[in-house]
Amino acid sequence: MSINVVSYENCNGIGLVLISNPPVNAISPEVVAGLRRALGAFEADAEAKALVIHCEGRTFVAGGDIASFGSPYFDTRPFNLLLVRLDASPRPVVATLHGTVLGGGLELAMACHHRLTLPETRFGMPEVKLGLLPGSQGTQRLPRLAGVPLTLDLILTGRFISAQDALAAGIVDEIAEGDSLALGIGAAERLVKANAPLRRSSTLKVAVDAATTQALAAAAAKAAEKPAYPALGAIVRAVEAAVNLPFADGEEVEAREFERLRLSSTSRALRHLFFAERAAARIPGLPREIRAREVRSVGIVGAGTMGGGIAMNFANVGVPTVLVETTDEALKRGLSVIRKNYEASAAKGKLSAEEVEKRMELLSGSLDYASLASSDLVIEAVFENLQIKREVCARLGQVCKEEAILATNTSTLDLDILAQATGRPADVVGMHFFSPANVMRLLEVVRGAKTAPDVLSTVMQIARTIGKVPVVSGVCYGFIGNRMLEPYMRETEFLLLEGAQPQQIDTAIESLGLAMGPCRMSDLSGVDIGAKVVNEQFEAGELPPDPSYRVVVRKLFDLGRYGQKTEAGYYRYEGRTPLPEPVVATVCTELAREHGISRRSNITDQEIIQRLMYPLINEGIQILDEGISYRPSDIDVVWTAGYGFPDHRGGPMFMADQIGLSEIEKTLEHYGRMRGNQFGYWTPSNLLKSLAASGEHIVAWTKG
Ligand code: 3H9
Repeated sequence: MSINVVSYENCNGIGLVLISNPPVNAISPEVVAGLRRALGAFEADAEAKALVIHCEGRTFVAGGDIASFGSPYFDTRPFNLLLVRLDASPRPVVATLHGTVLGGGLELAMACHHRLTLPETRFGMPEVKLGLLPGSQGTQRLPRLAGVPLTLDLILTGRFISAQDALAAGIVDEIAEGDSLALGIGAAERLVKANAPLRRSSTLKVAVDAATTQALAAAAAKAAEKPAYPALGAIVRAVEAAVNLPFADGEEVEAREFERLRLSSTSRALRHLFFAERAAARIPGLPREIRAREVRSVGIVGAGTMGGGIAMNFANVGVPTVLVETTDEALKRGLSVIRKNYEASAAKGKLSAEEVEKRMELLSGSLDYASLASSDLVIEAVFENLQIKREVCARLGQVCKEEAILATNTSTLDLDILAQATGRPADVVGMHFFSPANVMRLLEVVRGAKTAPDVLSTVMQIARTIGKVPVVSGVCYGFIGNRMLEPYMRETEFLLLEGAQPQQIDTAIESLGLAMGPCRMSDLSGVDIGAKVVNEQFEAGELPPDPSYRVVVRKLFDLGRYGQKTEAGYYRYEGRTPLPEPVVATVCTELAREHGISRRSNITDQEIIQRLMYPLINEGIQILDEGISYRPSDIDVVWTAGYGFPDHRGGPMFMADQIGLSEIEKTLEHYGRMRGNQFGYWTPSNLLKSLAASGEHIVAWTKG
């Protein structure tokens, strides 16, 4: 392993430490070892009057090396001792900052006596997003520089601030434009010349006033509401220590908390997702340097909830977008809903009135497919019906220009059939947005049998531009997410038939941290939408030959109980508040009788969790085995970014390893015996069986 990631040289009387650890100069064990040597060289270099710390490449240190946090040998102490040495240096130490100065990077900078930054630099303490707190004296130095309220805000949210805000807060000392290394050397020379006492952040007093006490109390109360995120409470305790204890004692509190959090399942799950989201962008077999197609304008067919939400994503990043509808009324309604959404954001102070107008100007409407002729990317977002979508795709194939990418927002249909309908399947790809499409982060990118590599690569890049997390799925019913949702909904309905109440099922699932249980989710997304998909599958002969399969949703649909929009579904609604509905229990009792399913009163929360989650996990593992998903972590991204699965559990595959694959296998077989397995609902996938037998983890699995 290369150890030349840090160098030291004397540059005309100024010592210079250069860190070069691409891509983001993260503090790895090699960087710590290099820094120790470089600092030793400076300390021994009597000719150096000051020291400048500078990073090569796109950024100053963007944090500790997250990949090293899982190592049994990980230890913050060696790095922290170096920070104490820098702080105590009798000769001035200057940090010269550019890029994103984050976490351990900001901690390194704060241990220096003077911080100079370029104007575009951004600063932050994002450890909380990894379930951690700053572990290299950040909780002790930041309150001394910026006060407790801002420290808590930055460390608890992990948000980034600009150089200008960092200067105003006292986190940096000056902003300068030009060559940052030359500027740093200039600053060091000035400090030498001034010969004034050095400003050491460890020796500053934390300002304490009423706002401090109030901010600590408010943060502690908020942390107590979120026990699944132990970092929140730990951050408050460490910052409190900065207020109440000498620096070194506060540092000890921080170190204890950091170590506890580092080993916690929450932090392991969040670190897994950090790398999972980045891995999802990599497509096996696709060269990274492939030339993307240019996308300067977008067309969308359908201005309903989905089409409108999709259009907003593009207007938000300045891409002109045309929406095509069949009637003037539908078009006007769609555009006015978009305007209302933007105005609601403006009312919350998230957008200015000018920005609202600017975005609306980028959106145009048309009743003529010919307006799509010049669009670089066209996304169809019409009703989820094979025949309708096929017709739309055929028209797109005719009117769109050569080189245009034709995307479908289908959530369940066979992409290859739609691709064929266009007559140019290489240009076709699935872009499955999640509702509300302007909010949800996930984008399932569906790769058809004939999707051209540059089409796929372009869509992955666009997804990032519009702030989505793209995950590639192969073609199958429901792709990754909805296919895994199917057994989860199946068991929800069987449990209702067996005697569970919607609220019992939802409460059990929500106790895991999912945003919404299955009944509330169905009511929100529309019982009618769910039922129509099931009915279509039924007509296409794609359902298991089980007469009791998903009979509840179909019955509620027949009864006109479409969910929140009709104020009646699995629940009855007052506003958005779901209330228990005796009619649903009656419906389920009758359906159970009709299908010979016996009712019982001993359904436990544990049974609900196992019967919903384990078949979902089993389906995910089957999806991997079939090559529909490239890697287990992609499935975790789908569920955490698109289905409200709690990030602190890392996603269904990460959770499966926590539970134990052999435990899952045994439990599936147990329910197979209890419920009968005539339709294969409880058959563990072959991959699950083989991994359970060998004791391997699913998260580490790669297709051989
Ligand atoms: C910490 O500092 C704890 C300390 O308090 C105590 C210990 C010292 N480590 O996101 P990108 C990789 S906790 C390892 O696609 P962007 C990333 O995996 C840390 N690797 O680029 C990717 O690799 P690949 C606190 C890292 O331009 C590549 O860099 N700091 C790290 O969209 C490019 O990343 C954070 O939490 C890392 N720390 O965004 C910062 N950071 O190409 C986390 C990045 O192989 N990082 N990589 O997939 C970020 O927020 C963004 O990466 C950043 C760049 C804004 C820096």
